[in-house]
Amino acid sequence: MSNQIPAKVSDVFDPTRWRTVSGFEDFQDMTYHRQVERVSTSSTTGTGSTTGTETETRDLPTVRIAFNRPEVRNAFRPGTVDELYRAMDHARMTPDVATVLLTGNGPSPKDGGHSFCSGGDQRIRGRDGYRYADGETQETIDPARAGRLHILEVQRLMRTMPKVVIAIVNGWAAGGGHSLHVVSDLTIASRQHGKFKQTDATVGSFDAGYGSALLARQIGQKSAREIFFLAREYSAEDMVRMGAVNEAVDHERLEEVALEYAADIARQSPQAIRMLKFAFNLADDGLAGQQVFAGEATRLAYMTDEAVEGKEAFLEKRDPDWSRFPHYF
Ligand code: S0N
Repeated sequence: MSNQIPAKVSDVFDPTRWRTVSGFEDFQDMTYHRQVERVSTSSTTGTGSTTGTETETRDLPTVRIAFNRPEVRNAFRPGTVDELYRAMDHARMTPDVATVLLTGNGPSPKDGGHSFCSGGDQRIRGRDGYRYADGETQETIDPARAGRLHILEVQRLMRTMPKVVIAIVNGWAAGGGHSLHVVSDLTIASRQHGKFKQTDATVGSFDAGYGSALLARQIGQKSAREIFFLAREYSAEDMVRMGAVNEAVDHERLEEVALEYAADIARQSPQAIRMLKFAFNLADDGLAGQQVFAGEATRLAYMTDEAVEGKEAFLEKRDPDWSRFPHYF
């Protein structure tokens, strides 16, 4: 594991708290970091004099995934979404990761503007959606990839992954960026720079899935329709009042507060957090939500002696003996 301190990628990013996740250094549009604890140890000679200082790095259970296109308010193009999916899926499959912080790097080197994510990059939106990656044209694109709105696959992954996803809204959350905050389990926003605006309808786009319907479940139909139909700007405090944001905090404290949330989550039982996340999703996600919840229930059941008896009886070609297992009441 690398002890190297990564580059500072945002004004609220403390590089000493993070390492770049290995295998993801080639990212162009995103950054992916793992929270670490760096402990300095000094070695001494027999006579007690110090011979040198070494830094030991220990992984902590939080990762930080961030949009890294601040010059376009962290808009996503197809390659951005590919990288976001890869990082999110890696976090899903890393057993000692409990929490994912999703945020935006910045501020913009062009004008100092702060952004979480401004949704799909409008410069490359084709008639059929976000059709071109860098260098692709209508002639060269694989038809099977044309018009894929694969940000929706990221939304589903965030929703169904058994880890807590916290949106850290450090600036603009607009369009598809607004939807990503909606689908996150929790949202913390910058009091000074966190701004929310659902611009989908302004640009002829519409998130008719989680971005709108789940928002209505969270804050009520009238407020959700207002956000989408009027496309007005809302502050972090407005969003706290509506119930769409958990907490508005001073900008410079964003990372510290997010890591406090993550530390509290890490103190809970991983199994309980998983079951709770899927229970919260179940009613709104219909049969797909039931399937995810049921998968966890089956995983738990497989760990019981009763389920083992069923499997062993089959393998031993005998009838299962359920007599040891009560019909609970
Ligand atoms: C975010 C806004 C409000 C910020 O305004 P501000 O601070 O005045 O900055 P600007 O001067 O406007 O921007 C600075 C530079 O950044 C460029 N830029 C900003 N956003 C984008 C963008 N989305 N695409 C491309 N470029 C962007 C500006 O052009 C400017 O560049 P320069 O300096 O060169 O002039 C404001 O920027 C704004 O309104 N942005 C557009 C927001 C928007 O409409 N986004 C798209 C909404 N739609 C989607 O996201 C749909 C995609 C999608 O996710 C989806 C797909 C299917 C189903 C559901 C969804 C879903 O919505 O989730």
